[in-house]
Amino acid sequence: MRITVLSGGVGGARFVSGVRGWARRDAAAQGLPDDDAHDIRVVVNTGDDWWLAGLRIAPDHDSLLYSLSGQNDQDRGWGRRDETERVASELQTWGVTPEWFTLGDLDLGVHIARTAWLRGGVPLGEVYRRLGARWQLGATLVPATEDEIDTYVHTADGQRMHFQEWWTRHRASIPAVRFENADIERARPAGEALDAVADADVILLAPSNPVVSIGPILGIPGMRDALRAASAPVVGVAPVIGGRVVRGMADACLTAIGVDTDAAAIARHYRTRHAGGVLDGWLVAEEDAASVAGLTADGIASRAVPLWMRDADTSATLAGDAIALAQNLR
Ligand code: FO1
Repeated sequence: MRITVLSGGVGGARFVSGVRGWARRDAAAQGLPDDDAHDIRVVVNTGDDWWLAGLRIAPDHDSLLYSLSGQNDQDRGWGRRDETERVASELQTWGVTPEWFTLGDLDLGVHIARTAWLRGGVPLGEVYRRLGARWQLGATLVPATEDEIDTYVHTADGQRMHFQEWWTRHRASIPAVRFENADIERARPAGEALDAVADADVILLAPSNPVVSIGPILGIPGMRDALRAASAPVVGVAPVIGGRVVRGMADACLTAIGVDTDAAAIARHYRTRHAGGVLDGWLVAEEDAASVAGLTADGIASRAVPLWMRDADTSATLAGDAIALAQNLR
């Protein structure tokens, strides 16, 4: 089965690891070799990306690269484990990087390689391929777009700052009134992203931040149309449980765009395919089971399932639930 996942952030990386876990479980049940039975492609959000110290930093890609290769720092939730920060302390001493954004030594290896290739004219999709080729990721990472669409946050006190400063320095504590993806109107979906959507059997929206992770992907001109034209059912997974975000600070983002921090409200924000949106199905937590009937009545086939991804096993089960709902909608 060809499975395409739209993903961003740390929660997205955990969900993608769950999709891979489900695929391996399913392959084993069919007696097929690992990673051959299913083809998993991830359309990665690039709105978090930014230029720092002359390097192209790509947090959502790197979260996936490190999670799928088993090198992610589980405690911090970003970067690589067994990291050192000798170069980072030099960069901070010279004021080349802010003290609130640390580039670890191993992490710098990825940023320098990516930047060197980009500067040499290598397309971002090929950069993803080269970085991932070193490990058996069990999934193919493709950029949502090759164009730079960095997210900027307009705050209530009149500032405009890069998403990374708002998120990492201020922990989303300054109320935001608008999110802007610079030059997104001139961006185009990457070819591999359009292929991943067009020839998928199942398309999943990871339980990522609907505003700054899934939002920029959907905001790329042509991406919504591609999803609406796809023959595969589109099933999303709620990133909130019982009115509370599972991780990160998505509530600060949702409030800024006037969407309640509520599983059903987020589904309605994405809208159903026939009402001009992208959704066919939506998974909510058991705590939000009361919203299933209303969503289903609104044309979003819904199901209440355990949504907490505590470990590889629960993540794979959640992925299986999303795939099962999609298969029911085929
Ligand atoms: N998040 C932090 O809270 N502090 C950091 O110093 C930090 C450094 C960093 C370096 C590379 C990278 O790819 C991500 C990094 N992050 C850091 C995480 C990142 O800012 C956010 O987690 C994602 O952008 C959210 O999707």
